[in-house]
Amino acid sequence: NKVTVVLGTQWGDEGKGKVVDLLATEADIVCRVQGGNNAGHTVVVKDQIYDFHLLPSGIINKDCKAVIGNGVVSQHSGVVQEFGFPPGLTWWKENLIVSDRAHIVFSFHQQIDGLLEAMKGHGKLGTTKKGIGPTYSSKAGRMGLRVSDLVGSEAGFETKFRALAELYQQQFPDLQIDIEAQLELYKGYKAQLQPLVKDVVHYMNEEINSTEKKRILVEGANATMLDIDFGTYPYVTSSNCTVGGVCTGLGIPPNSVGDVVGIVKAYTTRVGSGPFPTEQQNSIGQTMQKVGHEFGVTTGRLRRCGWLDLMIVKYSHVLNNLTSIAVTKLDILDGFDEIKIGVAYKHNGKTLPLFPASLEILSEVEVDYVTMPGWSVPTSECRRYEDLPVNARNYINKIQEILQV
Ligand code: 2SA
Ligand code: GDP
Ligand code: MG
Repeated sequence: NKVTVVLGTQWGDEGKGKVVDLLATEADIVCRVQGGNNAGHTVVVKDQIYDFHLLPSGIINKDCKAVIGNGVVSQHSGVVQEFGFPPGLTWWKENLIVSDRAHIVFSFHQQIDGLLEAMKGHGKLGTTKKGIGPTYSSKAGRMGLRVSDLVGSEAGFETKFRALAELYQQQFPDLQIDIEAQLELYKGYKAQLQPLVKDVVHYMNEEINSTEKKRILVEGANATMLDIDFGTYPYVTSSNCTVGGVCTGLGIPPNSVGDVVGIVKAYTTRVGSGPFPTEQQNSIGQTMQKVGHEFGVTTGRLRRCGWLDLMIVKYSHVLNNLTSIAVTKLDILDGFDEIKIGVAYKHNGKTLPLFPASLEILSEVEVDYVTMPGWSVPTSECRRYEDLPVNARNYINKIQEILQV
């Protein structure tokens, strides 16, 4: 059984949640592999709006197991809140599986996220302040606590928790941690979590090698350009959001990955700081923001908007080997007279062969655009490619032609 992966090809919020929900109607297992509750995936089913942060969007399907892999950093008060919240999703308890190797986000990690951002002043990243960076730092620094510690002996958890909290208190004198209250709180979380915890490495291994056909889906969070290694570092998140993160975040070998579906928003958005070559800080960007309701699902921040940048999506294809793409939010471009696609970057008059590593170069590039005629007919009710106005079809064909996907 191969795993189908859904990844964002831009800076996030491409509509991964929606596509995962569509694919999950036929899936047996859907998994999150990286990130934490910084992610925000909105899924609209008839009149019901679901905002997922930590749970895989596929949990809407009651026949589908939802897995939180070891690569996820999980904030348990977040899990508990999200558990309580999905209206009508009464089956979540039977369907949710949490890896014993996943690292825990504590509230002091979130405080530290805020403190570090404040210390950085102008250089701040614009994080979601969900404690993602500090938790992955604890993990890489080999002092983090994992779900297996939480569900293990109380004494063991307490010793490790105190050591970590006290270490951070020394580093950040402004940090307020009520250690006793936190330990008490986590006793409550332990009781709620224990039944959900599994060795996900063995579970996935069995499902992948099962003689029964299993349809397994991975829901990427954040996106390629926010990848800690390949994104616009340092304006990135702290996990690998590209396809490699699927193996390390779930404990599966690379040859078990099958299709990799890249989600491409028909224009580009970004939340937080960092260069954005096709950004439109004008009425075009404002229209995209307004019509596209481009607000952060987690923090409510306005998303920055600009034209589709295929230099980014091509780079994403190089990194992820996309087997197909899903173009979302085409309807937001309805009514534009002209639509532009960024196709190349020039730096000091020279065309760059690929997406540059240097942010200095990236912030200085000039974008070459192709300009396509827009369409005035609304497309939101179109359900088949043939229903789209010819210029919308041409727009999609152009994307396909340039990407060769
Ligand atoms: P963090 O919190 O350490 O991961 O932030 C680091 C950078 O990663 C960006 N980031 C995101 N970008 C887009 N969407 C995300 N999720 C929410 C959403 C965002 C929100 O779906 O709307 O609600 O604001 C997300 N999560 C992290 C972040 O902006 C930083 O640039
Ligand atoms: P994700 O983080 O990639 O899952 O994306 P988000 O959920 O953060 O943001 C995408 C938003 O666009 C959500 O509110 C979706 O409901 C919405 N959306 C997805 N696809 C479409 C589409 O084709 N048209 C419109 N108008 N909205 C869409
Ligand atoms: Mg999102």
